[in-house]
Order: sequence, then C-alpha cells, then structure tokens
Amino acid sequence: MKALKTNDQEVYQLVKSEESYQQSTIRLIASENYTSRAVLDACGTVFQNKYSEGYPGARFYQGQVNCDALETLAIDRAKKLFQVEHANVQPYSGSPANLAVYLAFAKPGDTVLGLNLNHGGHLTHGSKASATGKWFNAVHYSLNSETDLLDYDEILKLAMEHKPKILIAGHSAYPRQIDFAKFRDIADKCGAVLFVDMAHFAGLVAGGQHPSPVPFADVVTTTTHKTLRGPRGALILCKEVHAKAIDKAVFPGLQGGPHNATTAGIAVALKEAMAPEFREYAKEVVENAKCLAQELTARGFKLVSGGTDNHLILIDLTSKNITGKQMAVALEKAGIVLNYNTVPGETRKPSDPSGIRLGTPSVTSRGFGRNEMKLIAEYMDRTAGNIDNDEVLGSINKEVTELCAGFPVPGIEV
Ligand code: DSN
Repeated sequence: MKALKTNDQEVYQLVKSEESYQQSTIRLIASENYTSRAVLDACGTVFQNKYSEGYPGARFYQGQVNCDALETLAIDRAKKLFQVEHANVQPYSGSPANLAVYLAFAKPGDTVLGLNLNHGGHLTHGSKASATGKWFNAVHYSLNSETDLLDYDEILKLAMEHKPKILIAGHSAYPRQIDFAKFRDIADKCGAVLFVDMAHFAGLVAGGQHPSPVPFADVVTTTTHKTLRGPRGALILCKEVHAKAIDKAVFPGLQGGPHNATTAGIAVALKEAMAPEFREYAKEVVENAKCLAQELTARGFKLVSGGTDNHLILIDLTSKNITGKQMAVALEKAGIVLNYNTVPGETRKPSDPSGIRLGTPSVTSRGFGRNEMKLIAEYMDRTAGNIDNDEVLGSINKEVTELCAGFPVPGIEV
C-alpha cells in the first residue's frame, strides 16, 4: 500500500486500524469471513478500470479480451464447483441477485412465499421493509413453535392456499440444514419456481458439509463473501432452461457493467474453494459451531432449536434477563464482535431484540479449534454475568487480545 500511504494518510490509517481491529478481536458475525491475500490482491487490480456491459462474447464496449477471459473463467469455476448448468457471476451482491430472480420469474403483485424475517428469513424474502415486500404479495411461513424447525407440512399448506409464483428456501439465521427434496415436492405441487438463497451456507455446500440445493432448485443465489470466503459479490446458479431469463434480469434488467475487479476476486475464491483444504475448513466450521453450541448450552444459554448443524447459532437471551443489544454491546467491549438478532416468536423491536446470532466461519479461518470455542463460551458467560461492569469487560478484552495474537488472520500482513 505504498501509493496509498503516500497519497492519502487518512484512508491508509483507517485501513491499518481496521486490520488491527480484525486481528485483535474475535469476530463471530455469522455472515463475515477473512478472504485470502490472493483474493484481496485480485480485487485491487486494473480490472477496476473497465466497463463491460453485456456478457463474454456479446459486450456493448470494445476492448474486452481480458474481461471476457476473466468472466468466462469465473463462470466455469462456479459451474464446476457447484455442479450447475449455468452461472451468472455479475450481481453486485446478494440483494440485487435476489431481486434479479424476482424480475426473471414474477411480475409486480405476484405472490411469493418465503421464511418470516423474525424466524431467520432475509429482508429480500418479502419483508415489508424491502422492495420485495412492497412490490410483491409476500406470504411467510414460520418455524414450528415447539421445535424451532422448518415445518414442511405448514409450508405445503400455505403453498397450496396461496399458490405462489416463487417459493423461497434459505435463510439468514436458521441454525439447521434444509431438506431441499421436500421444498421441490412442495414447489411441484403448487406450481411454483423453487428459489434457494444459499448465501449463508454456500461454503458448506462447496466443502461437502451441507446438502446442495442445485439438483432440486430452479435457481440458486449466493453471496460470495460469507462461508464461501470470497470478496463481496454474488452468483446466480440455474438450470440452462432459465439461463436467458436470469442473464436478462441481471443485465440489462437491474445492472449496468459488472464489477470486473470483483469478478477476479470471485474467480480466485472459487479456485480456493475447490482445493481439498477447503473441505477441511468447511468441516471445521461445523465442528466448531457444534462445540460452541454445546459449551454455551452447558452454561445456561438457550439456543434456538437447541443447537446447530451448520455454521451459526442463535441465542434467545430472555431467560438471562438481558436483551440482544445489551449483550452485543457488552461483548464488543469484551472484544467479541457479533450482531443482535430477532428470535422466533420475537416480542421486542428489531432494533433491540431478544437474541444474538453468532457464527464460526471467521474464527475457523484464523485457526481457532475446540479449545478456543470453550474459551469463547466462557468469555460470553462472564460477559452475560457482568453486563454493566466495564472493569470485568475490559479484563476479558485483554484476554481476548492475547488469545488473538496467537492466531494471525488470513489476508493481513502483520
Ligand atoms: N446481512 C447479511 C447477514 O448478516 O446475514 C445477509 O444479507
């Protein structure tokens, strides 16, 4: 960063400060990760200088020889990694990718059926706060109130009653695996397009730790920066029969030129995800999450659905008499970064809900294992018991910093 250091001290110092923050804190935000240095390098290249509206071989600008080769490489890698017939690598991120699916398969006012936001769905699955909930008639299924699990009978009932154009599977905060065969069956029965948003667990699919939605879904979207460990971007994967509709929806439907430098980073991340080490990584993410879930349960935390079989854990703090926001703020003081989150059956407002969400993708990328999961559970327990005691939180922070010093994070040259 020699040029940045010389030309802009303010931005340079903020980058250095963020590097040190990411190194010295425990990051449990379930949707974050650390990309490799190679991914960061690929994102900061002269591909930033190019406009490439269109698709490889059919652009609206000349001078695309390298951009075409790059995008084709990324597409081929996405198709190979996820064993899918067609891949679009251009969406700027997850929300635009999801909007492209709506544009391809539905008209304003059509009905869509997805998971309730409070039960782990995403804003773009038809929340009233999102364009998808304003422009479409969004109906929502909820988790079973006794088990906190997806209730496929209830989803079928709602699907037959409302006959959605699009049936959405996928989540932002559901700690369990999804049965895609059951969703396929429901989509066939009600005549819907099956759309799976696998943003959260795409890396687990790539690493063989979560069933793949690809054989069952008409269309699958994913961000590239969560468990997949790439740069911030997205992919849309679909059967060949839907390729034209999806490509048209992304460009010219919603976007102009793709962000070619990001495409370079995505291509690198997809190559990394094909390596045998990535399978090991994905396995460790899940093992760490299961261990952390057990350790937290043993310390009296109430986990939604009683545990996890993916990368994330959702905790309802009601029984501890603490709100999600109180806990998240206290944990930040202790050096542990995560987000407050609504829980199924939420009675509080989204800006100060009852729960917190935590995930193991980032800590696993820096090499944390079972011993560190036990320590995290212990830090969290101590934090919950000293929610307003800045002295105790400060001393936990010191322990966290010392622990983190032994685990350099990928992508940052210390
Ligand atoms: N905001 C992301 C998350 O944290 O899950 C989803 O888009």
